Amino acid sequence: MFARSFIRQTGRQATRAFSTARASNNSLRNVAFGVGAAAALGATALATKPVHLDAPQSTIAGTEGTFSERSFVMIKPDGVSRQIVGKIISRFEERGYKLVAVKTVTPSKELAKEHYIDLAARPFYPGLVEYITSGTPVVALVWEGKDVIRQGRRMVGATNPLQSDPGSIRGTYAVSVGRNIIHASDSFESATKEIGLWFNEKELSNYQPIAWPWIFSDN
Ligand code: DAT
Ligand code: MG
Repeated sequence: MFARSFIRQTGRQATRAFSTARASNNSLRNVAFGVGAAAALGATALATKPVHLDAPQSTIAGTEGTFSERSFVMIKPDGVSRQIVGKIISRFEERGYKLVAVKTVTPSKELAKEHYIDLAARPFYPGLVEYITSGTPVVALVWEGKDVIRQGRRMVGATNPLQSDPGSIRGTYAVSVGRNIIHASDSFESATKEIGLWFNEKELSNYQPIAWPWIFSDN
């Protein structure tokens, strides 16, 4: 019964967001979800508290402050050329974030300019656009999960790699601000703009990573 219920609910969850907010009237659904996930992991008993369902996603960047929050991350041409795409993707996966979309893009000038439009008045803007549109592709990614925008920025590190924490992505792989490997949205508003700029809604997947209850539950 739990297994059947889990399968039924998993389908429904695919179109819904997640939150730790307690929702007692969802208890049967949550128990079913937790037991199913534990069984799938080979556990004999429910070892984590279940993740609770939240409101449906309201924007292309999910809902700020919930498990459906999304960030736009781009591995820039130097990251692709240096063949560290897998290492960067692994960091987000290992942290527990869900890969919602991924594609290579060779950006047009128009796309690069629009992406960095806020910096149009800065002296480095033309060179920045030139670098992003060099002909080597970028890898455009959307990640989803708890606090992913803020944590994504922390994982990426300071804009100038010489000031990035050594364990961050830029602090590990870069030394020049002009070749700093990676972009990540800096706010919910930026994430909404950037995801909408680089992806259409049909390219964004909705699914439930099997490990999520183990990653996002609280005691
Ligand atoms: P971030 O990428 O950390 O969000 P940003 O939005 O201020 O930083 O700038 C976008 C990119 O522009 C940045 O990743 C690298 C480039 N850039 C920023 N400041 C620069 C500078 N002083 N000289 C050269 N490039 C710079
Ligand atoms: Mg920025």
